[in-house]
Order: sequence, then structure tokens, then C-alpha cells
Amino acid sequence: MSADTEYLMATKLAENTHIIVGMGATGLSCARFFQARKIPFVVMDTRQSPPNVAHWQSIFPDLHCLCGALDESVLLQAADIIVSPGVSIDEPVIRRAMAAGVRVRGDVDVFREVISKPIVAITGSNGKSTVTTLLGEMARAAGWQVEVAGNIGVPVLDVLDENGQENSGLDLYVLELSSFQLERLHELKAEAAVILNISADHMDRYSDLKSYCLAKQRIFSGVKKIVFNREDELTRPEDNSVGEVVSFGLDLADESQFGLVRREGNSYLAKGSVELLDVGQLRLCGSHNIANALAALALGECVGIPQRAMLSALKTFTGLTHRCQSLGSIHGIEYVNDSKGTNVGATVAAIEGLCVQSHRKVVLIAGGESKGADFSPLVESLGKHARAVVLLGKAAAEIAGLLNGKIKTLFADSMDAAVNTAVQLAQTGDYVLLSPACASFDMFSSYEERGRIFMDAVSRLREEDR
Ligand code: UMA
Ligand code: ADP
Repeated sequence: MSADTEYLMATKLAENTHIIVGMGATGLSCARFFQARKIPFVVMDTRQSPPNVAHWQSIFPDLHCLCGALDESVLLQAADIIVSPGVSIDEPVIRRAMAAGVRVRGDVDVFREVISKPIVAITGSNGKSTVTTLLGEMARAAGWQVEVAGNIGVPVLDVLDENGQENSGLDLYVLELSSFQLERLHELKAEAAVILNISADHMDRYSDLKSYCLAKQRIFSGVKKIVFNREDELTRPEDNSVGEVVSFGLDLADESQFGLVRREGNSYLAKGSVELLDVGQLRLCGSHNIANALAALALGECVGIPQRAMLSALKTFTGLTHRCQSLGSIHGIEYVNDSKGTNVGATVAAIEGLCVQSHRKVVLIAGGESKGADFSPLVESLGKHARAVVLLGKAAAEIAGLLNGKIKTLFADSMDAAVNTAVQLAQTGDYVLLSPACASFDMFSSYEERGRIFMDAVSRLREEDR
């Protein structure tokens, strides 16, 4: 038993002590916030040796932390338990604390309580970071002061000042929220919110798609204006009585809704039949990104960002690294890094976004940690567009089993080997696409590292060619 465990088990927690569960980025932002506001806290982590204890101790020398299995007797003494997204609130000890009347919530709830400026909230299975960043750029193009935070990598409490207060000059928060963050959120009261799309993800954390959708729907709690994807029923608000509603989709839209107008072989982003921007002027690629652009336009309009600024941002926004990022061509084969394709829906969108209009073929590099996914939609899409598939990581055998010899399939034990194999299989005009449909943690520290290793391998191919 560690000294801290003894201390905490022997001592009654001081009144109003908050417990932070999780020593990741979220936990750290909560600790900084409580310290700034002089609120007593202790921290717990279910891991025996969380990676950054020393870093915490350097910031909070008097820190009390408890690592390993969560201690119910300590949890029951808390004024409030703030649970990081990586820990399920369905953990039996956490459920029992809730049943005993202890408030259990997430960092976004704490944040909501102390801020007053408008929030635009974005969730969905895919496209969240793209739309969040794009909307932030649109607001900046209009000269607004905006904070972009949430699942995108900046914990929401980290955008407050050193006293844990809101910046008074701010115009808008743009928040990317995951199902993990939403499931423990009480009332967000966003000015505008969207569920971009739903496809199965995190099925190792949810009992079924319904409970995953229910978590996503919480984004609409107390919202003023809702944006939904009219081509995806699961993105509609379940509660019909909620605020104003506007939709987006890749079809021709009714008046006041966002869609596409097709005229003389060109497509235009449009509101109803009013053309706003030639799709050819977008720097983003793939039809899924056209949907992302329309969603951002709809959200921006909900909060009053001037249209001219939004269109100007759309013309310059090149997208985020590791998301359908073209690395250029070598001998007529185009290399695309979509390492952020971490679920089946994302990879299907990447393949279809690249191949449907262009009629080009793809050699896909996929595989990794499956998160309990059903790969059958991927197999269907590969049937239409794949030249070959190169598989790596834990899910490789499962995906190969489903492909069942219908498409040429090879295995690789490293990213370098996967790229070298893909080059051999690709023909002029093809894409070599890294879009794993899986998380990266079985072989890499993150999707970023996986993407960087892919990019390095492609750079080496280019150098060898010189
Ligand atoms: N963990 C434990 N025990 C604990 C605490 C954490 O085992 O007590 C593990 C988790 O299972 C996870 C890891 O530690 O494997 C990190 O979890 P965390 O909750 O400490 O994560 P943070 O560092 O706080 O980062 C979280 C989000 N992480 C997760 O949801 C897993 C980050 O999203 C987010 O950017 C950050 O808060 C700021 O809001 C990452 C993510 O992977 C990018 N999100 C998922 C996704 O996009 O699919 C939902
Ligand atoms: P998220 O933050 O939800 O993971 P990103 O914007 O980071 O979303 O994109 C991740 C991946 O999801 C991309 O690499 C692409 O493969 C896919 N994607 C992006 N936008 C969409 C969309 N609107 N529909 C389906 N898939 C998408």
C-alpha cells in the first residue's frame, strides 16, 4: 500500500474535496483549475503506474494520488468526482458512488458551470476535428476571438485563464466533444450543436450502437439551435421539442437548409438553391469533406459568423494532418495519409471520398486495434474500389478472414514493410492509402506516430527515386 493510500484511507477527506479520476491531460487541467480556485482535490488513476506521475508532482508538490483499483471508501467521501474520458462511468465502483448520491461528472460539466460565452459543440463518429478546426478558422476570419478545445486535444478547462476564469474578450467557444465526454455531461446549453454522422465506434465501451447514440444525443441538452445530417437519421435530435433545427446533406436542399447544387457539370455549396461556393474552390478533398464544409457553414450561420468570412476560410483551409492528406505522387501512384481513419466508417468515407468520383483504385493499408468493430462495411467498399489490401496489427487476421480471398491480401509486420508491399501492388493512377479503420495502440503510441512513420516511408521512396 502506498503512503498516499494509507493517508487517504486513514484520514477523512476534508470537506468539499473533489476527486479527479485520471492522470491524463483532462485530469491535469482539472487539477490546475481546482488549484487556481483553491478547491481541495485528490487524484486517482486506475493504472498502477500512470505515465506522468513525476510531472504532476513537479506541479503539485503536496499532491495526494492513489493509483491502481479505485478505492470505493475514498470515492464515497467526495464532494464531486470528475472522471476523465478514458475511464468508463459504468465502472461498478463509480456506479455505486453515484447510487450513494455522490455527483459524478466530466470536465466539460465543470467548465460549463463557470463560463458564459456561447458554445458551438460538435460531435459525430467522424469529421469532428475537421469541422471544429474549420469553424474556428471561419470565426477568426471574421475577426472573432475564439477558443477551440475539447476532444481535439485541448482540455476545455485549459482555455480558462490562470485564475480559472473566462477570458472576458472572448466571442465564442468551439468544442469538439466525444461520446465519452458527452455521456458524463449534464446540460451543455450550447448556442448551436451538431451530430455530424454516426457509425459504430468504441464498441468496446458501449453495449450496443443505441447506447453510443444516446451518449451523442446529450450534446443537444438545453441547446438553442441544432444542426443535423439529413442523410443520417441517427444524427437527428431524438427530442422533437428542442430548439431551431437546420440540416445539411450532399443533395439539393430545401430553402434555408444546406446542400449541393449541381449545374453544368459543377457542384456548388448552397443554401437552398442559392449557390455559395464552387466545390472546386475547396482545398479539402473527398465528398465527406464537402459534408464537413456544409456542416461548418450551417453552424457558423447559427451563431452569426458573416458568410463572407466563412467562405474565405473555406477557400484557404487545407485540412488537418493525418486526415486524407495527399503526399503527392511517385510514378503516377498517389500516396494518402489517413492515419486518423481509426474506425470503419472513417475508412469507408476515405475510400469512397477518393475513389467514387475519380474511378481510381486503391491499395489500402489497414489494421490495428479493432475496438470491437464490425468490419463488414469495409469489406463491401473494398470490393468496389480496392486493387489490393495490405494488413498489419492485431486486427489483420480478422479483416483477412472477412475478405476471404476476394481481394488480393498481403500481411506486413511493420509500416515500412506495408508501404513497400503496397508499392509493388499498386498500378499507375492508383492511390496507396493508409486508413487503418483501427486504433493505433497495438503498434504505435498514437495515430500521429503511425501517420508520421507512413509519411517517412513515403519520403524514403521519393529519395530512392532521385
Ligand atoms: N486511463 C486509465 N485509467 C485512468 C485514466 C486513464 O486506464 O484512471 C487510460 C484510458 O483508458 C486511456 C488513457 O489512460 O487509454 C488516457 O485517458 P484519459 O481519460 O486520461 O485521457 P486524456 O489524456 O485526459 O485525454 C482525453 C481524451 N482521451 C480519451 O478520450 C481516451 C482525448 O481524446 C482528448 O483530446 C483530451 O481528453 C482532451 O479533451 C483522445 C481520444 O482518443 C484524442 N479520444 C477518443 C476519440 O477521438 O476517438 C474519444
Ligand atoms: P474525428 O475528430 O471525428 O476523428 P477527423 O476530422 O479527425 O474526425 O477525421 C478523421 C477521419 O474520419 C478522416 O481521416 C476521414 O477518414 C474520416 N472523415 C472525416 N470527415 C468525415 C465525414 N464527414 N464522414 C465520414 N468520415 C469522415
